[in-house]
Amino acid sequence: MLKSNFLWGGATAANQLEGAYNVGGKGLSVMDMVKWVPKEQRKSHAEMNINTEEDLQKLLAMGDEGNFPKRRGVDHYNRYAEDIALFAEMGFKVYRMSIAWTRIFPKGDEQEPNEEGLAFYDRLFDELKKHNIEPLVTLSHFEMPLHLVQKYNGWESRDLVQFFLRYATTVFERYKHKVKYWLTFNEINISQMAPYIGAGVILGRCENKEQSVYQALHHQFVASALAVKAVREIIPTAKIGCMLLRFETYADTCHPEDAMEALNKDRLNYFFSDVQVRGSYPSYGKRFLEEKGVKLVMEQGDEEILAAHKVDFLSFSYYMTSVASRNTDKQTTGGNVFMGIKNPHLQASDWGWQIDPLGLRITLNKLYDRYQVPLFIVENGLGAIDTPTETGEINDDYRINYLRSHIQAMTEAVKDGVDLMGYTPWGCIDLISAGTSEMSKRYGFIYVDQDDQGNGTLNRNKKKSFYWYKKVIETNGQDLT
Ligand code: BGP
Repeated sequence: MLKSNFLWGGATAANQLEGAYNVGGKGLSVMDMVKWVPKEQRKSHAEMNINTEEDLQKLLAMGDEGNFPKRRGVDHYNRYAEDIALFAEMGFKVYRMSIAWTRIFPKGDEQEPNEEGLAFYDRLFDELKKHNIEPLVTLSHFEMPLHLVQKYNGWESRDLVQFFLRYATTVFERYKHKVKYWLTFNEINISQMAPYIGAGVILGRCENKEQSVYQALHHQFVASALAVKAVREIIPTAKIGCMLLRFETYADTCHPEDAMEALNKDRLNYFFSDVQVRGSYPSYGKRFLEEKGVKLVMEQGDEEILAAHKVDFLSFSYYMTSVASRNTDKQTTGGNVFMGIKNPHLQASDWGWQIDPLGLRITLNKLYDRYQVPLFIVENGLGAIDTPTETGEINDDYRINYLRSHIQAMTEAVKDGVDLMGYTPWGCIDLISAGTSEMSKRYGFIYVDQDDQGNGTLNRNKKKSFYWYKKVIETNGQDLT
């Protein structure tokens, strides 16, 4: 049985939803530079890294030419009131969203914030309040100012800590009466695979790539801890969490070497939550970094900052599981950025993401066993192609089946004793895919009429899953039929 104040809702991110990328004084962000790549030309499952200075310059030279879907999003900037009314109709208690850093500090290193950007989120939070929906705000969801990439190579520079803190304290002060749930960095572990999007690091500029990426991550850990400190001073009743891309990995066989591989893969997530929840680098981290040739540069007091300002809760995204093996020639499968081996016992989505509801129960139990802090599932869902019928209905039973089985699994985990705060399925309204910039990879309960090229009316239309999820929330997860 889920608690009566369980936070049901949905999740989005500014860069995939808002559009209006050059309106209201907004600066360019990292995702604004990511182009749509046709499927046959994609070199990997996710196409969002910019790895060389030359590539970035070419993209900048294109100006407004070319297909950059995240610049247009789904026009939420202008339609937020309509969208929020639809969320309210489903009965959302919470809405996970992000603030676009570039609306508040367009370049990132200014002294003064952009009032127009601040005023936009005031309007949006007021609209949520009207409908009794609590915002859960991610401070940084792949949206850092491009200027910080160009001038500082992103988080590789320690200067970013102060810039981020200025941004975080500005929004804490401004919205202290409107927002009580916060997250610092979305999927903080993603920079291992996608350093441009996660940390604004262009690898082509780095002498030692691993060194630069882990140094950038250290700066994010410190910045995140300082944001935790700041929110506690400014909004004492606030709750603030970290956010992990959780990738549960099974051993391919009972061979001990496969088990060791799986443990190592798991630690590619745990490393991050260990720092943010426990407040220090894990003991295995020393060897892990040494073997990568990384020597972290720490300032005096960094370790104390990490130890003193731990998060209140751990949130994570969960889409799939993977398999680890000592054999390197095993067939791999799709994934957002982390890749693993195919699991013969699981079905996969059209994008190769392996569907594993029981894995969610396992993950919840493992995370709770390890940390004993409240958990929050802030992303989960099925990316699929929806084809409206002639009369415009979207009968997305496949999505309902996916969500039903995952809600059942999370409910079992709660019965196992896990303290779970809430559930916000990803892309509650159709939006642009982070990994492939496709519009046609849809997660929503609400259909948005737009294609990969940006054609369409942008009209909103309720899918079958909309009515289903409304009933799920109404019955606090009891009626999943
Ligand atoms: C997570 C991101 C989201 C989101 C989701 C689905 O990694 O935090 O921003 O988009 O994955 O991925 P995709 O959009 O690539 O299907």
